[in-house]
Amino acid sequence: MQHAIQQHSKSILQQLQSDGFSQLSNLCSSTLTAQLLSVSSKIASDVRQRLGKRPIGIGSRSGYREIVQRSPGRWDVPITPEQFAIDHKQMPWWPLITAVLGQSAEHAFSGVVSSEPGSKEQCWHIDSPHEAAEHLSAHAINIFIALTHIPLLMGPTELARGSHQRTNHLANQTLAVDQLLYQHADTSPGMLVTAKEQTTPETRSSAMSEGSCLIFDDRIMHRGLANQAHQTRHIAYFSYKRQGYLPYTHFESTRSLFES
Ligand SMILES: O=C(O)CCC(=O)C(=O)O
Repeated sequence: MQHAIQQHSKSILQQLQSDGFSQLSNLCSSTLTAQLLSVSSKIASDVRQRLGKRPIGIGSRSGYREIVQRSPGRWDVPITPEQFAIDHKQMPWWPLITAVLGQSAEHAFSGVVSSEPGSKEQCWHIDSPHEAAEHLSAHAINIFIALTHIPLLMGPTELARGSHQRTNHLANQTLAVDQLLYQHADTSPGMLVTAKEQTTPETRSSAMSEGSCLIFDDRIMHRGLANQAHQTRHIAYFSYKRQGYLPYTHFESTRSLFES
């Protein structure tokens, strides 16, 4: 598989630049996927137990350092590479990360996002804002790994193609950064239409086979879709950043489940 990545990395990187994302079938071996799933399931279940009936709102400001409810029924539990028992630089996606962010790319976050049966689709959002009015290359890249087969019914991630080039609030005064970043019902690809860019970005979502990965630019408009299946949907994620970039929007919770 490493060989396949090397062979296709040029077209993957081109797609990442033009569309803002690329889906890579069966990138992870079944052994690696099983390991990520087993660690995620254990840690997420311990954390949910610890959370118990404590009130928790939506978004990281309302969450805990150990768990955030990203949207109703969609739980984000941070897990470090050490807890996953992996060397993230040995992972099959690492060559793509360094090709975009440089050899000094840094791990920013990792964990698992689990959406429960019946959870609705999220509001469209970006994960971090543009840094300058001109279009710069990506400052952060995410990898989502399907820990089980995820049919469309289970709500994979939906992305607005090419929108990473159009979510720049520093270039487009009609965009409000908080509205792009946080769950806001009015945020949608349609708001990216301007006099210069008159078409609404096309939206894409695909079923993911177990071990498949979605790689995407942090600035792309995306959302998790509704889980209409009977099983919980688990996606492991690894987020990387350019050396020196300080992410400030992903985990804003200041409280811990382990404080009295
Ligand atoms: O659940 C998903 O597919 C996407 C989750 C996400 O983008 C988020 O919570 O920020």
